[in-house]
Amino acid sequence: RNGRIAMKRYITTKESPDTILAALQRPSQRSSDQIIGICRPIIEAVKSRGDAAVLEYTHRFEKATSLTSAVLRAPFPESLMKLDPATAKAIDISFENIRKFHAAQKEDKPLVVETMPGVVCSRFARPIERVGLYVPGGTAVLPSTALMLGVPAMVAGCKKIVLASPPRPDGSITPEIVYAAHKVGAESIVLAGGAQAVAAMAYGTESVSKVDKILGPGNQFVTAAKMIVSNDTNAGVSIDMPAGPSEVLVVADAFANPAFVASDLLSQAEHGVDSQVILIAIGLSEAQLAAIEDELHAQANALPRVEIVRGAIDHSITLVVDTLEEGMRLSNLYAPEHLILQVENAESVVPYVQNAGSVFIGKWTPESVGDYSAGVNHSLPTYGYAKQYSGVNLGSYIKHITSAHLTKEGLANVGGAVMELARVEELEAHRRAVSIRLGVS
Ligand code: HSO
Ligand code: ZN
Repeated sequence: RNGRIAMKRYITTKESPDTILAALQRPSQRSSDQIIGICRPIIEAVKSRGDAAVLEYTHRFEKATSLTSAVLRAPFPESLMKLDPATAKAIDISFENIRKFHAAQKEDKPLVVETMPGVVCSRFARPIERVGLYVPGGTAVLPSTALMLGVPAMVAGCKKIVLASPPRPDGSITPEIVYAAHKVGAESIVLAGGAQAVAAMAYGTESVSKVDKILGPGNQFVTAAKMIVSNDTNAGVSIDMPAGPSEVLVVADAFANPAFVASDLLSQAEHGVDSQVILIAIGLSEAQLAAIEDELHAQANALPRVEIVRGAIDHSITLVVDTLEEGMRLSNLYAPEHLILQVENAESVVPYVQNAGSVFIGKWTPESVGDYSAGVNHSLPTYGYAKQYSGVNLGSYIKHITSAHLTKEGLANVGGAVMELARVEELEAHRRAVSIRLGVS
């Protein structure tokens, strides 16, 4: 296909607020009822027939018909992680930066508060014991996702780390992913994708270990399957967050370099035809807007994935606004997965950020550094969920336990309140657990 690759441009002051609001709607996702309907029987089959069902689906969906085992167990053979030394080095550098940033998120000591004399409340962290990490296959192999999910699990001290990723038609997993799994200390790699991989980790099979939490991005089947298993109280499994197509929103003013802005928009647009990229242009002249648009078109046409980019740009927009305040208001309304600030004094804009998965500050910070190597996580809330969810972080692999510890004096201090509230709730045994200790009636 030919034709200019261009985002639809809106001058916000010339449009009604409703038009702008409608322009900021995400492209709608395929009906989830339909997807759920496809996933349920797959999940049921894995639940009842275990490995045999997993293998059948892998033979059918991944065309990996020679595969006879659903799991690759650690220690992984060296022969499966032979890498170009430059690739190994890049993984090692990224691993170390991600490790450092997530290790810094550790709470070194429990929180202890004496709420009344003799009444000590505390809170301490424990790792989730067994985690299942989904690493998507599809149009690109994503060893970086194995690192983003696996390194914090390792840092948190999860006892069992299970990776799942759809194998290639020859039944193998890319060596980069095996190497990443090895580095984070994964116990096994489930050679399956989609709902079948999620079900295998949620319920366990003869060879797949059951996990307590499933994390990681995936297509709509993976997302639907995660929702189904997390709603099944018999599975006893939780998930990280709803996942949707990747997004970026770039806020640019007259100080931004048009070529840099275009390159950032394209780096997200190449993820998939359902990706969305948004440019908020603050007070740019016609010439400046045209410079960005020319760059976008020219750079896009030089990309191997130009057809995917074209699909994404088809539903991507530029909003031209007058002020930074208005630009940030719209950005917060959209709540982008990634927010790039290419404005003068970018750091001074950070206080205006209310909703975003991860922020990239200043013109020397392309989003791709965060996707791979800076140390921040790339598993982030999409589809507006940045309004209520955090991206994957150390806390995603940890739960907190609270404790209370009272002295006799402490019970005397707080007991009256407890007994009174128990009386109001007409729960006499609760009241007596205090009165019997205090020797009152
Ligand atoms: N930008 C994607 C992550 C990714 N990019 C992986 C390249 N590889 C979602 O945050
Ligand atoms: Zn990316």
